[in-house]
Amino acid sequence: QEYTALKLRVKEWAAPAQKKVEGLIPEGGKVYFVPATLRPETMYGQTCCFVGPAIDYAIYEVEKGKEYYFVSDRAARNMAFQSIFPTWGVYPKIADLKGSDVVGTLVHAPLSVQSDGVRILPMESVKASKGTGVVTSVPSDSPDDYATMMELVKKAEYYGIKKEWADLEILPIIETPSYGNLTAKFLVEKMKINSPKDAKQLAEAKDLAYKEGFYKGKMIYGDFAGKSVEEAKPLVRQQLLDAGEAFAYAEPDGMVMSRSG
Ligand code: ZZB
Repeated sequence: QEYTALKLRVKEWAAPAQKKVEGLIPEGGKVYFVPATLRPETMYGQTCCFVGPAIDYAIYEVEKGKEYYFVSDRAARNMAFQSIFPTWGVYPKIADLKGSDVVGTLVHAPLSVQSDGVRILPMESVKASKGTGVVTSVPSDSPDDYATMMELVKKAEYYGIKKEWADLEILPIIETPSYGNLTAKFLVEKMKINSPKDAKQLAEAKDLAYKEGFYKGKMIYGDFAGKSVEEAKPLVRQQLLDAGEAFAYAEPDGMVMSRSG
């Protein structure tokens, strides 16, 4: 599984995270949250970035004094065998953090229309055993993200977040013949999905959204507006790679199963 790993630079830590990283990141050192995505062409519509509140993460040093990544331990290990860290097999850990520590952190999301930044928010269904354990949120085209966004807006206080961190306008990015230009909203409403816990239905919606988006979707936003999604996907990806705002990250086969939990 070849992902695009996006680099979301920390602009301002949430208070509990600030305490834990204090003194550990040198002046001028940049820390990035690194979600793994299969949909680089949707990055214009990022409204937040999800972590699992109960998941263990850490910050790893990629370039001393300069560049640090916030990911799960198993992602850091995988990256160390893909020449993402300077020394083969080595992934120096700087600080341990729980997902809940970083909720509220403000990050810069490449290509997002939210140019002042987006917040790190909690998502219960994030899998520690997949990707980097960090998931960027695109509520226009990902049913999981749309369902979670609705839940966070409805129960902001319960989740310990400010409502306005989640309650953002949804940007139409891709036009499809069957589902219009807000595919995720359309499917969640049509399938009467009421909660991010409706895992089975959300998996089905995700499948439909992928197929329709990829084979029939047309870009209606960004540099490649007018092109098909199939054409635009590698072009947006290459732009992000060239700008140093993303890198390729591959999930080794079988890893998801053998290290689940
Ligand atoms: C942004 C995005 C926009 C995504 C979209 C999807 C969609 P797959 O196909 O099952 O491999 N993801 C990545 N890591 C995790 C994780 N640890 N736990 C939960 N979800 C995760 O899924 C790959 C997609 O699942 C990734 O691409 C990421 O969300 C999420 F418009 O990134 B995506 C129809 C889907 N649309």
